[in-house]
Amino acid sequence: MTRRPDHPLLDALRSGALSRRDFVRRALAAGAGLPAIGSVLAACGGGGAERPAAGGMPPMPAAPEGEVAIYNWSDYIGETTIADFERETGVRVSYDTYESNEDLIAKLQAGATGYDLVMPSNYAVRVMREIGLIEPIDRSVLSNWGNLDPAFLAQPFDPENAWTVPWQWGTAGLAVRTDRMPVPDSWAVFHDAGWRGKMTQLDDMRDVIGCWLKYRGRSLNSVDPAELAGAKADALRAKANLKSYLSAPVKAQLIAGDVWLAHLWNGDTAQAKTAQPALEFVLPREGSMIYLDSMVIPRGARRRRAAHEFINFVLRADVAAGVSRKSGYGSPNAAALAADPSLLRPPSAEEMQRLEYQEDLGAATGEWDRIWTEIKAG
Ligand code: SPD
Repeated sequence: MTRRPDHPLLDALRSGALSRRDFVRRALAAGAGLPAIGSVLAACGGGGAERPAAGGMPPMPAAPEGEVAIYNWSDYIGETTIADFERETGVRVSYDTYESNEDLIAKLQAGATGYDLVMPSNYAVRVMREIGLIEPIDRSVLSNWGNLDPAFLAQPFDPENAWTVPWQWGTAGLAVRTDRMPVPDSWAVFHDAGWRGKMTQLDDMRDVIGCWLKYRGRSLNSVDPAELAGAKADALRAKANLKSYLSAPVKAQLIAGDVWLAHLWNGDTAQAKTAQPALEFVLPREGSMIYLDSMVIPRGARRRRAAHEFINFVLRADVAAGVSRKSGYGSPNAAALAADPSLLRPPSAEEMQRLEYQEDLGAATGEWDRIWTEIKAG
């Protein structure tokens, strides 16, 4: 990759004239995207990626605080999880939702959110570590840790699970109204003008550019400029046929029949299917994305003990099963899977061959940001 001329901010960071914190603040003010800033910090080395918060593990209060503030993806919790937790522990929960990792990171970076627990995806965890947005987990108070399936531990974004506790996994694919159109098996369906105005794609940079890379047989983590240019061209061709870019909220339109085909995550499709049985989820033959979302604690969280109590609560087999029964997503909790045969099972070996995890894009994040902005504006 050709090296771009350095920016004065970067020089100041390298020379030590600017702290990492001030670098982030000024780069944001200059309009740089957060993932790109994280990549720059990573490239400059000496980052917080492998280190706990300054001063080591933050202190753990002996008893949970009276409340906890959780910020999670929409439609991603059990029917009674929050009420049960409040009743059993006496801790009051305030609960907000977001629709993308980028929204989550931007909100935390803006500061003073008051959140004590959030649920980012693989690559986002790495970015959040790099820019110092999260603090370590204290596993000594997580008595239910042993319920987790080891297959979901020690992921590349957190090899020692020092910062993350697995929450739920899922895949992206095609949610199709089988009563309105034939079942497609390829991302190419979005290029078919016959379905113009009846289709949506996720409002998600990584998922959209990623699916068009897979369509051409590439890695969804590609940083190759020619491959990215191809993905952009395919995305723009598809965009001409789209009703909109819309993530989880598309479910209502699928149920109503305003949308017949959506690029969507498997669990949200399963949720919509409970109201509209004609919906099916298809993993395109060219391949797609699999993710693991994790529970993490934002840097400076004021209710650290209550956040850990919530984590330990949802690690219980019955609670984890309740979460995945409602969300339709996969549980990383082996005890939950053993207790409830109705829960989604891990992908088959054949499916895994077609699935790829999203990784941090490093220094190429800025280029992806630029392409996504152009697709959205195009
Ligand atoms: N409604 C819950 C959706 C959760 C999706 N999380 C991961 C997205 C990866 N791009």
